Amino acid sequence: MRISLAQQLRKYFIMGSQNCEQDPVTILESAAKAGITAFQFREKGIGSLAGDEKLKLGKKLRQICREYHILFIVNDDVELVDLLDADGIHVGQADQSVTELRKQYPDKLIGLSVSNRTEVENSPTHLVDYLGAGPIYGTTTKSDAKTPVGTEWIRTLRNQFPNIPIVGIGGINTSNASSVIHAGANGVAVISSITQATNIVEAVKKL
Ligand code: 3NM
Repeated sequence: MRISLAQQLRKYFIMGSQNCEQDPVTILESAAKAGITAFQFREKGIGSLAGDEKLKLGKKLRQICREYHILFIVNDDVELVDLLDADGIHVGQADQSVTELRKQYPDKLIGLSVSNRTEVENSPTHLVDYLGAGPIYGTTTKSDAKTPVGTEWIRTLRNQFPNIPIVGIGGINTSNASSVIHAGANGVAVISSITQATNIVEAVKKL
């Protein structure tokens, strides 16, 4: 049975080596075994890898996603999308244009972050496969994160886009994830509640 994209985005784990105190490969393996449904390789910010090192890590993480039948999305790096044959790409408002990406990748998944109405108005939402909504809660993981928008933002987006899969992001953990889903999101996207968990398997299951 084929599951829908909305279902595949249910437990969406995002990670780069800069988020990890232990081996990212081990972390992704544990998270995959425990039941994440999608993964985004986001090698970005202070301490992140570049060039060959980034590619080498990406190849290992891509392989794990293949083994576990987990979606593999790359954050804002078309070269890596091609080299790793990713399932899709996720971009923010300041990244590559969705219009160009859609031309380049008619068949890959494209995810776009939106944080407010102006961003939505200025975005070609008809070209995206899913929307990332956030930051829902306060987060210390992304240094340039905007002011938290709360679950109300999910309700607003859901009303405007009844049929586009929506994932909440930013400060989501095992305690507040259900509020994000109740507000209308199809899934939760998390970094630290998995990378920083003392027990990754338990954290993924609770989510
Ligand atoms: N994007 P954590 S917030 C990567 O609002 C990212 O678009 C955000 O990390 C956005 O789960 C964020 O540790 C960081 O809060 C999410």
